[in-house]
Amino acid sequence: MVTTVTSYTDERNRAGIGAGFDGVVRITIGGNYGTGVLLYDGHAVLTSAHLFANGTVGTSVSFETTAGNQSIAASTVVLCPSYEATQDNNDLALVWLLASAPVTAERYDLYRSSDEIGQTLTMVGYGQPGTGATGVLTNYSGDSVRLKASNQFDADAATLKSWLGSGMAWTPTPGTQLIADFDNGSTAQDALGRLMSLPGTGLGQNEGLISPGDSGGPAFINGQVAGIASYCASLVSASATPDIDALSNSSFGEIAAWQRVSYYQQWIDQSLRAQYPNAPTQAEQVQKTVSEGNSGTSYAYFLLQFTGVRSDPNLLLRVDYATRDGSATAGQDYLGVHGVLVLYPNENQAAIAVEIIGDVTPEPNETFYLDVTNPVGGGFGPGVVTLTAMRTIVNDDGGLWG
Ligand SMILES: [Ca+2]
Ligand SMILES: [Ca+2]
Ligand SMILES: [Ca+2]
Ligand SMILES: [Ca+2]
Repeated sequence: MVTTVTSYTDERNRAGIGAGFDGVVRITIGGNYGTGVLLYDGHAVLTSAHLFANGTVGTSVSFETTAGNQSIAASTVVLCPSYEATQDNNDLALVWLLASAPVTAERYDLYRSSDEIGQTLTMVGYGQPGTGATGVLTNYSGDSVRLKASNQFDADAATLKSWLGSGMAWTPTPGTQLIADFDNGSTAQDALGRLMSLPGTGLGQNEGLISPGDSGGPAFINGQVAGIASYCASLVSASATPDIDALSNSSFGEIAAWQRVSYYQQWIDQSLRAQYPNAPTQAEQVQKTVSEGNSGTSYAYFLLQFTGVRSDPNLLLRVDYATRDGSATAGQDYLGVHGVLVLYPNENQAAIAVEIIGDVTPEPNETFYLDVTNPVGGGFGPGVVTLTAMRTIVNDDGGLWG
């Protein structure tokens, strides 16, 4: 992805293997491709809906991690129900993998706060390389390279529309898309400075923009998925032509838009939960012991239930959760997670899934914990600050320990 200030061969622009971006994947759909990001459940990849303009047949996902390259077919692809292709609105899709993702691939939580504007983002993707001065390298024929760059979320796309009117041919829904411009440090190419009086001349050599092939790729804030790459545009107004070359090619002076993940978190979370296999829906169904398995990962579940009454039916309830080692070790026996669980309106319980790592090595039974803290909108009861539950991973590989 990503057109950058310096060449794609510059180390600063590489999202190399083992550097925290191994959950950013290349998605192939027939002859098309794009980028996606592995979510916290280890099975679902968030990407853009417009990659599936010709259908979902033959979708597969390629991982590059410290364990090598692995391609996994999709089992299910779901487009955001409100996706509007003509307006680039709600341009999101979820792709479920037929098998669990490699344990070496990072899983990412969602960025859930609505304070993205003004923050620095890191974009990662497999799009065509290029530089801001030249635009994408249209003659690039090498392998797809995973690249990264930074920028700042400058504004809501609907605010730009209010400045440009018919100079912008589409109508973003307010609150759903975040935009950034590709700066080269000059006021002449400061697109949003010139188009909507939002001056800011960029992040120097770390600045970049998405390019074809980056569609569906993540924009991270603090390691959480805040945006999904949707489109680029070369825009002008009556008084300003900020694009350095007047071509739509991801150059300096253009803008890009990301679908705003915080706005869509309910659809994402509830879609993931709906796909958890055999998740408990009642306390009596919770299994406190789970067989280890022999390959890939399988889930141990925790069930969080709210038994109070909301002060307002539309109130979102939230808790933080994190795993903690007992005799089991995160990264070897299970994948450690920490995140936020949100209970949406009309929702009074949800499962938290933790991936257990399968292998064929005889081991003793081992335990780990989930700690739940910081309830917002409800409480745990007088004096209770942490809820803790334990799970036991049961050896299924015969004994060595007799
Ligand atoms: Ca910028
Ligand atoms: Ca700018
Ligand atoms: Ca251009
Ligand atoms: Ca086993």
